[in-house]
Amino acid sequence: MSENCGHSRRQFLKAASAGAMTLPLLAHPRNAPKKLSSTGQQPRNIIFILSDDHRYDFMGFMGKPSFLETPNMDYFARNGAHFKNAFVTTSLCSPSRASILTGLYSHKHGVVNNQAPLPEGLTFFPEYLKSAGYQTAMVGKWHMGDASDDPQRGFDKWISFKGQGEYYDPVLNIDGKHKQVKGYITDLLTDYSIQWMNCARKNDKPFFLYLSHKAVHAMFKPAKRHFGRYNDVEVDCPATMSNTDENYRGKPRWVRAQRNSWHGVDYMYHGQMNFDTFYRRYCETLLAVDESLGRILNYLRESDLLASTLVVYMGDNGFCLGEHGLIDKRHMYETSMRIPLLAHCPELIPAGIEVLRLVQNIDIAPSLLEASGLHPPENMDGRSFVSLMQNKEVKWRDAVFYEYYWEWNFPHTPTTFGIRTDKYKYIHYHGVWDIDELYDIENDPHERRNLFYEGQHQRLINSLKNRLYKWLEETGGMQIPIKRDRGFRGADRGPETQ
Ligand SMILES: [Ca+2]
Repeated sequence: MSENCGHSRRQFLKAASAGAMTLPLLAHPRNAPKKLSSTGQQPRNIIFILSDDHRYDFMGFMGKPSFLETPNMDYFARNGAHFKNAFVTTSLCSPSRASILTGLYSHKHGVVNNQAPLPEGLTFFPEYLKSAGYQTAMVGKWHMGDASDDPQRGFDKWISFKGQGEYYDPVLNIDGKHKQVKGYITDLLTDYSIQWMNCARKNDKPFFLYLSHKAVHAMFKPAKRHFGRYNDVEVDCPATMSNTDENYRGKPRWVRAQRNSWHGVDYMYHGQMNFDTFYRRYCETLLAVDESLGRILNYLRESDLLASTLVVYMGDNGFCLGEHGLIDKRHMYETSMRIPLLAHCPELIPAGIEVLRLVQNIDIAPSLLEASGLHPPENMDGRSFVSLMQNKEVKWRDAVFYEYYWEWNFPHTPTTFGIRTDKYKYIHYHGVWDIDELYDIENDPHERRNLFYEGQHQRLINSLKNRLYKWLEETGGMQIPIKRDRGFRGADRGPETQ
């Protein structure tokens, strides 16, 4: 890939007006949002790296699984901040991405599944950065609003692909033009990111890069150099994976039923996959993501930008690998709603900070805006966590809320609302004949004992339920969004295995 910084903005506009080149067509073009007021802090370069379906605990320094090597994630944790209690508000690709970009809950931004077209009128936080003079680039998976890969508002540079994309030799949409590129997606997206930064840093303006990996989404394909590395390791199946009465005592019926579905261990992807292979390939696919982090850090180091650039790494949602007999996400169990979240910026963050407060994907937009020297807009549901990663004492939320809306495409997970504090989690299902759940997360982190029907907790349940409805009422969430059926449907049941 040759380094080509292309036309300057002036040359670009001149050429475009002369008809010599085509301006990229923006989906939903709209005027830039109004400028945000400055905090008085100097703008800094910001890189936000998102991976897909990377669960919170699969990082070398977390010790699980024991064989997994992620030296660059470990470096982040050692030299920056690790958010130990980071969550999504909805554990699904498109809703989570929309929450990241808007700072809003799913019922407010309206992107409640992976298929429906993107609602008009949303403001993505990079639009504010652009208005404030940043150079901005989107490199990688967009995956909102059906399978469109059209350039979107807020980005000067656009490199993306349709829907889930391909791991090898992908067709990329580069500033509105499609091109097939040879290579492995995680490496290619990193190459393009470095190439763009190389151009951007020559200009006298700060830059914002959104590097959004396809990995580690199913169907997992590791880089060739990593394929088979973990073939001989023993897979550490979770204790809740076995189909025993003990494991399902007190659990809602939908959970055991889901074992035998597209997203269950007994009929994974309708029988297309062996669990151990699935687990090993997931880990191997993650290795290139870790290498990508290392390459970005190295590039910054070599460019003398490492100390001043804020780099944030996050997963868009969690992922079950056998917990409760499930794979995938969507539900509110810990491995689904928790995410990895790391930040590095020596000028801003002391080394080795562990943030214990409850943070969420809706906090990304306000946090990155604050780090860029802007006051976040008041309509965002999230809050800036910049003070938390500086180890400052601030008044913070004591609970996070959760929502997931039933999808026609994968009908085995019901509509779910919930609230999670440091100690308890209450899960409320809607529109299905089943039971709610209450867990003492502090003492039962693997969610094995549902306390919902244990009499002594009724006051606690009522209080959590009241908070949940208060949240929905106050944020406009007291209705179920309905979307037209479209796309793939994985609704078959497999052979009975009980
Ligand atoms: Ca995802």
